[in-house]
Amino acid sequence: MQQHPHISRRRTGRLAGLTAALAAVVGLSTLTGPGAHAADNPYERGPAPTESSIEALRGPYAVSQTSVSRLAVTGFGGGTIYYPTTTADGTFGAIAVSPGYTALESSISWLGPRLASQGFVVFTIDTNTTLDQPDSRGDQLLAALDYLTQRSSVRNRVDSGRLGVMGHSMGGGGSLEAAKDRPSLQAAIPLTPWNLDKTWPEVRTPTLIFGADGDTIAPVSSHAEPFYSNLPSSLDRAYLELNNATHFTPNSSNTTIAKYSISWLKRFIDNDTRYEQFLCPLPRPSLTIEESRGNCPHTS
Ligand code: 9J3
Ligand code: ZN
Repeated sequence: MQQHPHISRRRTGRLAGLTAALAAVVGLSTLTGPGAHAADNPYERGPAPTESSIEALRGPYAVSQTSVSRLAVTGFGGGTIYYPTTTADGTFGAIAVSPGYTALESSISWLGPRLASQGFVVFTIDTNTTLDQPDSRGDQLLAALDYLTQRSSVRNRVDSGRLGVMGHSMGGGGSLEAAKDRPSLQAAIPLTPWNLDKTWPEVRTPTLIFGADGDTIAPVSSHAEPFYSNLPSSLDRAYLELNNATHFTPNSSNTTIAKYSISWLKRFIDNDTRYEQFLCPLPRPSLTIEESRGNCPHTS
């Protein structure tokens, strides 16, 4: 970056003081280029978001992917890692995503490129067996994150201190189990979650739960809503009930799920407060949102 021509040659006396004061006011931003705010938040990635950028089918990062054979891992069933292609932006936060009962990775694969293109490493997994229960799915999400950060081909692209979990149905119930087991997780997003355990006082991970108003397999009245209510009231937590939706709405590309998931992951995995505007105040009921609950402003 060029220096200003009128102050570049000599810095003495009053001019030196003025230069120093000016540099202090503008910080390093004029020296590191447009959009660079690394000095403010070392975990911030990508340009400032807009409503349309978080609703878009793809975010600003080109995405690569690599398959992980179930034969090459232990503790889960393999999967696909989606990651920003660039190595110019340092490391990224990462999430693992579990499918539901009887389902394969393909049932949640749309989240891979959708979230990775916003600046995350996303591991959509298969489970050991499609009949595994939520507690096992939680353990498998953690095994997948451990593989991702310790052994995978993209391990050097991942910040092992900024991890999260997502999952559908029993995988959503598994996301709560994973957070309960590993409080260092930075974000959890259960999608139309199912679990026999309704109480989550142990969770310390900021958690966004999606319910579906027409879910007859994991009715919100006995799953998503009590899960939300039985998280600690001191926790950063939210509940969004999708309008005109079913248990299987999270199995295909969905802009409401994407935009609030991106915002939650950015806010709590990247500490990126530029996304707070999409979470607080809570979204009002609309054609896509039946109901919303949560604490605002956030406390962590
Ligand atoms: O993962 C799921 O779809 C859980 C819903 C379910 O089928 O539970 C019945 C045991
Ligand atoms: Zn419990």
